[in-house]
Amino acid sequence: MNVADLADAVRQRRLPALARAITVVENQAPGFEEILSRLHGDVGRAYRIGVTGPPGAGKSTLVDALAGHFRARGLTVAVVAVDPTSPMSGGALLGDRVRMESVASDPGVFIRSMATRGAVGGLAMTTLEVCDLLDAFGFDRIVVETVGVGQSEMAVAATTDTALLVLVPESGDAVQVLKAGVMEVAHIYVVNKNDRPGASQVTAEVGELISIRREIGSDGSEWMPRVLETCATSGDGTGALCDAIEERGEWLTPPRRAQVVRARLIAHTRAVIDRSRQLEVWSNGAVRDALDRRINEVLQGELSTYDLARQLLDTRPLP
Ligand SMILES: Nc1nc2c(ncn2[C@@H]2O[C@H](COP(=O)(O)OP(=O)(O)O)[C@@H](O)[C@H]2O)c(=O)[nH]1
Ligand SMILES: [Mg+2]
Repeated sequence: MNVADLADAVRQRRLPALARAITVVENQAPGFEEILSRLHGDVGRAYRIGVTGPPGAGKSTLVDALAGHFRARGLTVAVVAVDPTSPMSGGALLGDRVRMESVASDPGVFIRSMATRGAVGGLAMTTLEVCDLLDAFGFDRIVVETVGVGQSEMAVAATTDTALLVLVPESGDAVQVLKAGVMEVAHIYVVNKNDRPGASQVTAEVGELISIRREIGSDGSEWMPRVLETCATSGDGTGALCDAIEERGEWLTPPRRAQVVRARLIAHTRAVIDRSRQLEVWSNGAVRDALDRRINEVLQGELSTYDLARQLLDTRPLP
């Protein structure tokens, strides 16, 4: 199937085509940008939710519960589980599939694991592009689960409309990170495992920390970040969490949403330029060869890395 047909098949909501298009985009295989480009007009209807937090916080269990609530409200859901640390066949992802068992057999739920480490442009960019495919396919809600609380995980969360940060009563470290101001992108904070001691204290601490953070919409109104307690295993509080997510979705009225999406599109366009340049340079075998051949001159002090780099940038591809 050529790229144009594949894009059409995604638009016509054919699942095998979607799976194939995702693989093409993940691997940055020939034609991946053209698929995304062809589907651009169909992107923009889905509501994207990012779920970040330390490993074991209960993100997958929570996502499973949320997917159930979305389904009960008649909405279709795509889940992207991003795990840059584990290889594709790793235990964590296998575990995710088990954790999401209750919704895995529902045709209104699509679950995909991603462990793309080597993607040019980075994981956040590839995740965003996979979400664009899912959006064009027509899923109502797209949930992206990322493991960790570092900068790259928050970068993934920042490509969504609403970012959740999941903590647990034992998350003293994460609360410290919060205090340091690293995690400013979350719109909803979740203290999961509230069946364990210490939950209300963490909730109170987080509540205090976030009370000073506000997002101002294009019309001057504010989104007040909030903190909610859940027990993902029993489902306790997950309905209210779903309500909060939907409330923020409603807060993102078309003009406010346009503001969010505009910023995302500018960042994405810049990233596409950077990535194209990178791919262009490094797909040139003559550049790779010359680097290998001439690095000795740098080693021996005959040439600086800067001079070599400049010369490599001027190296034309072999005919
Ligand atoms: N006690 C308790 N355990 C939970 C809760 N939520 C998840 N778990 C358990 O915590 C473990 C890790 O959950 P998982 O969803 O895989 O966490 P993830 O790594 O953040 O995706 C599993 O054994 C879950 O059953 C909860 O609310 N309370
Ligand atoms: Mg998980």
